[in-house]
Amino acid sequence: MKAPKVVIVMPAYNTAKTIRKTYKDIPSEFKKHVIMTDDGSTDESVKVARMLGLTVIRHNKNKGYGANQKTCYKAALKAGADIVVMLHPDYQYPSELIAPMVAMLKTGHYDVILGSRILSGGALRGGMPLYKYIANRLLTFVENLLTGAKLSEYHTGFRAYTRNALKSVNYEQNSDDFVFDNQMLLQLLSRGNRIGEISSPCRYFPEASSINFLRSLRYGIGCLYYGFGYFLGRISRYNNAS
Ligand SMILES: Nc1nc2c(ncn2[C@@H]2O[C@H](COP(=O)(O)OP(=O)(O)OP(=O)(O)O)[C@@H](O)[C@H]2O)c(=O)[nH]1
Ligand SMILES: [Mg+2]
Repeated sequence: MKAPKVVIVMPAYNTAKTIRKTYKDIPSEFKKHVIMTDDGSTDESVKVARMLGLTVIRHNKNKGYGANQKTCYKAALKAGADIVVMLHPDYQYPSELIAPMVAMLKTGHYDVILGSRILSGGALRGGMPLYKYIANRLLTFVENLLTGAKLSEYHTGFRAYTRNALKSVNYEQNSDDFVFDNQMLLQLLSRGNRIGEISSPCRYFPEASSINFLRSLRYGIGCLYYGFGYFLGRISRYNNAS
């Protein structure tokens, strides 16, 4: 059987200082197809990515993290990816773990794999600020109740998808901001995709974290808003079926 084509996408915004390290740690078998989509960075992100030999796509102005991912996925699917891995180029997540994530998808038991910073305590060990950790746990608790899923977190940016999983959702209609990640998971769940998790360490340092308290708050409110929307959808499906 033909080996699946794995494409790694990196949504970048001012990550010139970290992209090299992030790329270096990618297992060599996956280094061939890496796309960096640059969201109007004002630093040398594009120059560094080109030096590394990555495929670079540019937004000529800053459109937002969600808009950036839309460009990532469109490009990866167009490139014929069977598996798409999103890896933040800010060196927050361990690139090495792409290998087990892809291996889990290859078993055919899952459609999506998340790198969870909560399983095995990677978040606090990696220096996640306490307020983000508490918010993560509370939002996850509420979202699991609303969706009926049992995920350890909905907020990781380290994700691997099969082509079919990506194509099963209309991600183009999602927000251009950070809440895109959450909407995407809700869409994947509503389409019946099987989501698996592996534990993932993470690193917090200034270049790996630009989202501040106010933006985090806006993100949290967005998660609850869309989570309740999902819950209402569940109730109406239940009523229609009975
Ligand atoms: N397109 C786009 N990407 C961004 C923007 N801000 C950050 N990013 C990228 O999105 C990724 C995540 O951004 P972070 O600020 O680290 O947010 P986070 O990882 O969700 O939150 P932390 O847990 O605080 O690290 C990084 O790869 C950034 O390069 C932005 O305004 N636009
Ligand atoms: Mg980060």
